[in-house]
Amino acid sequence: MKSFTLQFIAISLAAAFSSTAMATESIKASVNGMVCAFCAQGIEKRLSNMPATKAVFVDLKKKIVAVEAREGQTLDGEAIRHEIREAGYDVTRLETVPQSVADIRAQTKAAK
Ligand SMILES: [Cu+2]
Repeated sequence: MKSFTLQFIAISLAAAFSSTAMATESIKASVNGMVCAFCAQGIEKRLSNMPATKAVFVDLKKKIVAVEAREGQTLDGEAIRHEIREAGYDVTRLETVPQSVADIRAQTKAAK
């Protein structure tokens, strides 16, 4: 009986961990002032250097910047806002979305 209970706990914990690992989270920002590839590169470099960053996506035309968190890490929205501002651009909107950067990229490209 005791070992059964332990086994149940172990299975529950494993399930909880795997569901946490599966949850992809990104921060999506609307950014004004980006005009060329160098603007995009500068922002991408700054955000890539942040410890919780897994991937960065910048779309000049749609004025979108997205940052995906590493597994088990949480992105700091205010720190991202700060980095973009330090690079010289204006953040007009910032939201956390349950999507990967690849999803956001595909969605942005589809929305012509
Ligand atoms: Cu530029």
